[in-house]
Amino acid sequence: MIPIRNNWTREEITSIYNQPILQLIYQAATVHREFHDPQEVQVCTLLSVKTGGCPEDCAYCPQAARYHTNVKVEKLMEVGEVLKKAVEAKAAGSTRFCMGAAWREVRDNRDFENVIEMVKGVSLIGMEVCCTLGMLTPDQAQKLKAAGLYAYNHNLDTSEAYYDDIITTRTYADRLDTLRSVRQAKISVCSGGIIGLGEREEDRIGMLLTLSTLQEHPESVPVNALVPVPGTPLEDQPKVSIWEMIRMIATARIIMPRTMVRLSAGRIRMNIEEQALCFLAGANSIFAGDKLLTTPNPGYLKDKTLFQTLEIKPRPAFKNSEKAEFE
Ligand code: SAM
Ligand code: DTB
Ligand code: SF4
Repeated sequence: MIPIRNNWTREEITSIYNQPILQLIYQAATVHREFHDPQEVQVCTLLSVKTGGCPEDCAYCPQAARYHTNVKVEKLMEVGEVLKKAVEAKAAGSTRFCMGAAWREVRDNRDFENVIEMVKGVSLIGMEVCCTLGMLTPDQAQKLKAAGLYAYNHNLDTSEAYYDDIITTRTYADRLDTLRSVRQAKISVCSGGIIGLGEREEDRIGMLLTLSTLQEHPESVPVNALVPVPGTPLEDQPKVSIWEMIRMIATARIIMPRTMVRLSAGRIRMNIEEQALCFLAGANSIFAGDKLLTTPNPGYLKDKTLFQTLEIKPRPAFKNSEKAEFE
C-alpha cells in the first residue's frame, strides 16, 4: 500500500521530478493504477459567468483590465442563461460544471446572490458544481456550501518565491487563506497552477511542495500550460514542452496519489499522442468544450476521437461519494 503523505521534502520531490522521463512515467502510472481506474477521465466544463475588467495584475491573464487584450468586458450572466449552458454541458457528457468570474474577491452584493442561485440551479441539474470567483471569506464559503457548491477552484499558480513576479495585487498568504476557508466549509478543494510563466524548475517544485504539504491534499490539482494571450505581459513566452507538462503531472500524481490531476489549459496545442502520455503519467481529468474561459479548447468532436482512440470512459459524477464525505 502506498501511503498518503503530507510531509514531503523539497529534496524528495526534486528527485522524483528529475528522474529519467520514462522511469518517472512508469512510477506515476503505477501509483495511478493503485488509486484510480486508468481508463476513466473526469470531464469538466468551464463557463465564464463574469468576463473581463478584473482589477488584478496577474501577468498571464487576458481578463485583467489593465492589459489591452481582445477580451470584452461583460456583466454577470443571467441565471437562466447559465443553467441552459449547464444542461448542454451535461448532455455533452460533462459531470462537473465550473463557473468562473474575473473578480479579485467575492463581494456581498446582488452579483453574489445571483451566483448563489446559479450554484443551486446547477446542483439541481445533478452536476458537480464548482466556482472560481477569487478570494472568499469563511462566511462566503459557508454560504456557497449551503447553496450546494461541491468544489472551489483557487490556484496557487506558481511558487511563493516567484509569485511577486507574476502578481503584485495580492499575496500567496491571501491565496492560502481562501483555501483554508474553502476547506473549513467542507467544500472540495481544487488548486493547482500554470507552467510556462518564465519560472524555474525550483518554482514548479516549490508549488508542488506547498500543495502536497497542505494538511489535506486538494481533491483536484489542475496543471495548466500557459496560453499566451496578445496584450498580456507574457504574450511572448515560448510554448511549454510536452515533457515539462508530463514531469509536472507525473510528480503531482506520485506525491498526491488520491488527487484528481487535471490536464487543463494548453490541450489545444497538444495532439492525441501527447495527451495520451499525460494520461499515462496520471492525469485523469480534462476541461471539455470549445472554450476554456476566454481562450479556445479542443471541441466536442476532437475529444470524442480522443476518448474513442484511447478507449477512455468519462468518470461518473460524485464518484466515491466524495459528496457524502463533505456532508
Ligand atoms: N479571478 C479568479 C482567480 O484568479 O482566482 C478566478 C478566475 S482565474 C481566470 C482562474 C485561473 O485561470 C487562474 O488562477 C489561472 O491559473 C488560470 N489562467 C488564467 N489565464 C490563463 C492563461 N492565459 N493560461 C493558463 N491559465 C490561465
Ligand atoms: C484552471 O486551473 N484553469 C481554468 C480553470 N482552472 C478556471 C482556467 C484556464 C483559463 C485559460 C485562459 C482563458 O481561457 O481565459
Ligand atoms: Fe483577475 Fe483571476 Fe485573471 Fe487574476 S487570474 S486577473 S484575479 S481573473
